[in-house]
Amino acid sequence: VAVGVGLDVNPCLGAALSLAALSCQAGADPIPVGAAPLRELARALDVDPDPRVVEVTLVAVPAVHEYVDGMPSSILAFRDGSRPDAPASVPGPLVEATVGDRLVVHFRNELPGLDSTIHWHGLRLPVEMDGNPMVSGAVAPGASFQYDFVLKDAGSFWYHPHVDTDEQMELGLQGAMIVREADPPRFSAERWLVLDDVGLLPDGSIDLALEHHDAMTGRRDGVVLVNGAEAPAAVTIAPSASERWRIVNASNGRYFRLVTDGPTLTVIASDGGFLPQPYEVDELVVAPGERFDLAVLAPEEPGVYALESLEVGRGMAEPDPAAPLLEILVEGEPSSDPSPELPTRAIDPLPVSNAAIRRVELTSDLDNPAGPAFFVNGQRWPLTTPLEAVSGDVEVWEVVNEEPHHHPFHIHGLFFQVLRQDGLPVSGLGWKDTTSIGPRQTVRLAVPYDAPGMWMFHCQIPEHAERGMMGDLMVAPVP
Ligand SMILES: [Cu+2]
Repeated sequence: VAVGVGLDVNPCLGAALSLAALSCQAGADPIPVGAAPLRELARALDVDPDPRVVEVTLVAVPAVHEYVDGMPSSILAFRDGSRPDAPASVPGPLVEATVGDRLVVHFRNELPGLDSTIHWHGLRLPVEMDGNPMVSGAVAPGASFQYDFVLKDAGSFWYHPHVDTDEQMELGLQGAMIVREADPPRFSAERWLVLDDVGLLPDGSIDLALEHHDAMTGRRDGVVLVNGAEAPAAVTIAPSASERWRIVNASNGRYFRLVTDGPTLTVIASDGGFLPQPYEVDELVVAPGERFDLAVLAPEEPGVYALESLEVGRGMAEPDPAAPLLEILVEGEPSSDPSPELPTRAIDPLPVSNAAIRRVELTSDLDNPAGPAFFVNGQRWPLTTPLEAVSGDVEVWEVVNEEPHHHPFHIHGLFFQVLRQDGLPVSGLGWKDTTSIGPRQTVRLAVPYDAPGMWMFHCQIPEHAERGMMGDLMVAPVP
């Protein structure tokens, strides 16, 4: 059970941990309340000796995983098929490559009776590689599929199935991916924080029941996870060290609102890589599917600090409750690493003064007698009329959320620019593939159509997408 990680926790008061008690008796400086160290992500083994080719094998399997110590849960997860003894893990094996590399992923579906695919969230790739079962087919149990494409963009990415997404993701099928810059800035360390949550029944099994409030907000569950383990986790940093933290919200329905009492947090990248200008934040809201890279500067003063998620209001539903995420132990000799110059990247605003405007309305019928239903422009996927566009064109999407709750909006296979939210200018957000649209809010996006093909766009809360809030975008080749 996690002990509170409030901003002024005194381990001598808790004393449930023998180490802490000993330390207090000895009159030593306080030590952390005893969270387990942050789990490192398992890394997918690259079997191709060519430095410009990354070749990995991901196998989707039934597995047993301890989200909570001592409580095994039956789940579905990815394991590294190139290491015979590697267990499946949540998050799945980390895929690492460098921009410009060719990525080959041998995917094998060993799920019992379930079709699946892998969708590479945020990557620009040929449409047949996108994991859309309507384009490249669902991968049947026992079958394989080879994903093979060139990595066009550096950034922090994420992968998961695109079949029965709400349940397959909730059961553990998701993983992180790094596409490194050709010349990345040098930080003292780099960490992934894969933020998630899970609902466990008393026997440890995953609670998949879809209550009315789950349909409204997406599944939000009681056990908050960092890198697949119950939060909080402990990290140790040298005073004045500067680290790069890659963050993804891998949950179905929970929003995270990050704050810390010690380190300085500066956003250096969003979904599609570096920004025109890094910006320091007091708090950072991360919606499902969004990624941010932070430059984290540790304080000079040794001590125990915290990273927490504050409560997030969710319209008509109960708010997402506050949760401790990390215990940050700043100790040891001050870092001798020079702080890296924070990266910048020029991003020209897309030309939209003469662009056509498309209206995309998001609505729902939560009281539908046949179960909650969600709509895009009044239609319910898959019974939708595809939007038609031409590769190379830029249009403005006016995405209108008619609902009293949030929809994080995701378009496959391209990056857009957020123009404004309800008339307010929004600048410096960089290239995005997922952006949160708040209750009764309208967001305008500049959308540059990229590769030809039939692409999906949808709410990134999979409980909404799977119940209709998804559309197809048919991008024709340049005429
Ligand atoms: Cu939604």
